[in-house]
Amino acid sequence: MFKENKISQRLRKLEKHLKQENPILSDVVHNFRELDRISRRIGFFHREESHATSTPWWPLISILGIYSAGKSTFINHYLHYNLQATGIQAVDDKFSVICYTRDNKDRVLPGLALDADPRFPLYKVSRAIEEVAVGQGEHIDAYLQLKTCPSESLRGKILIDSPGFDADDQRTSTLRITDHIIELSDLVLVFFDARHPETGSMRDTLQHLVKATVNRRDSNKFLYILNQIDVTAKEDNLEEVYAAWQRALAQYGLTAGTSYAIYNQEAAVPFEDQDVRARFENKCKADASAIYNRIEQVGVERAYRIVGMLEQTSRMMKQDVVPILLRFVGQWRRKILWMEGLIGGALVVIFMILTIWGGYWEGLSLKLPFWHLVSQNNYIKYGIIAILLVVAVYGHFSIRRRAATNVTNKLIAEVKNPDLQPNYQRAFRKSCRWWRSLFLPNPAGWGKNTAARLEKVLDDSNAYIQKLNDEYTNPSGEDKIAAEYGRQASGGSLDPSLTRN
Ligand SMILES: Nc1nc2c(ncn2[C@@H]2O[C@H](COP(=O)(O)OP(=O)(O)O)[C@@H](O)[C@H]2O)c(=O)[nH]1
Ligand SMILES: [Mg+2]
Repeated sequence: MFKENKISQRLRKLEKHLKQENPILSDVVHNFRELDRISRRIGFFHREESHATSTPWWPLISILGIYSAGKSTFINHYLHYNLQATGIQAVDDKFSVICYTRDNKDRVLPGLALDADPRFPLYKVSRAIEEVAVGQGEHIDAYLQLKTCPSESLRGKILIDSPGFDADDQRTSTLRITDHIIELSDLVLVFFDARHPETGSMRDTLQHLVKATVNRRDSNKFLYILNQIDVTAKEDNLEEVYAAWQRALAQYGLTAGTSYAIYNQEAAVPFEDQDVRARFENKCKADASAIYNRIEQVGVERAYRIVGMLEQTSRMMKQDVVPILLRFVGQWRRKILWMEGLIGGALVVIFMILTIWGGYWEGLSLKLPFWHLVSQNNYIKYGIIAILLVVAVYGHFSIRRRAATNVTNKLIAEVKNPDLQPNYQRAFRKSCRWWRSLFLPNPAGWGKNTAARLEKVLDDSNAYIQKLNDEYTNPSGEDKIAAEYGRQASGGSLDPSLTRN
């Protein structure tokens, strides 16, 4: 019986999971699967390949920063759920990849689960990290855990909480994993601690986070957050602390960029002065909602990007893959016909020259010696015919093979992207298999029916954009995000209402 392969099992689970979070995207998975089937039909993909695996389905928001800056406290607050241990660093402080679940309790799974989890695009994280960790001779479970949490704020996104930077052992691995996570993230919140704003204690963080993040093309995905600003209330010196922090950032080359100042009201030290408290609360509210807005926005952008990817991929199939295959299959056919024509012609000419030269022609009739032997003896006659046939068939197939090798090389030279070369090669080879007639103009697996299916995927992808527009930009939905968090994004510099009057 047909056994469903791993990829298609995963896609099925992905589809099911997305249904809970974002029905539009779960339809998109369906189309990716159709695209996979088309790609497999024409031999562009093998059974375990899928267009969906190169799609990051969930926006990844990572929270990095100095040890004890309040990262986990921030996450718990965001989730309205007490998920992460806070305070004195837990022994098992690892990178936690936090995903939504509909079960009504949270779960902790080992890092390895990332690979087996239905929300499989995470396997990229685990693979990247494994690459790093293998060099250290250590196991991925030592660095990474998967947590599922029923918080509604988590729907449609993945958060990554990170351990502090201060632990000396595992330091190199932690830093390298951090780099990978930065690469994969759509949004990176870099936390600093207002209790230690001076450069000295933040040197490591600055070096590895700030220095690594300036001069990047995607530098706008970094938010720099000065946390625990409530500690400045007592001396009412937030301005100085903030300025010192900004200077420290600038020292490492960060001049532009979005920075925020917040604190956690539950964890804050009690305020002595109620006016000061009100000022701090306002500032924090503004900045926190700006941060939350960015987090929400990332989810919306990601949805668009996925649909865009579906469109792009189907367009690539239609406009690049199929035309290129068509052209090279044509080249291959012509090459064979030419070569066989030339060889056949050359054989006739050689035969003519030899027979004329030997004087076997009497007018227009050929009088070969031993001809009567051949014509009288059926064994010899059929023997010769059989030998000629074998030679012809052998010749034909070796010409096909040679032509295929030759054209494959040209194809590879034309397809510059090394990632796609094996795919094109496989599809081309499928069209050149020995039983395929030379007179079929289309690449294997390609025809009217397949073309129509591909066209349908393209149409659908446009329809999805429309649906996303309806969901996110129609007049009633427009302010959904803003309304949810109370106010518009502020961001940028220190709120003037916070400075001392
Ligand atoms: N005063 C104050 N303390 C905070 C704030 N946020 C977190 N904390 C405390 O700082 C400590 C470290 O917080 P935690 O979230 O574990 O930091 P992490 O190491 O960055 O994850 C905990 O004891 C928190 O209660 C804040 O905004 N103000
Ligand atoms: Mg923590």
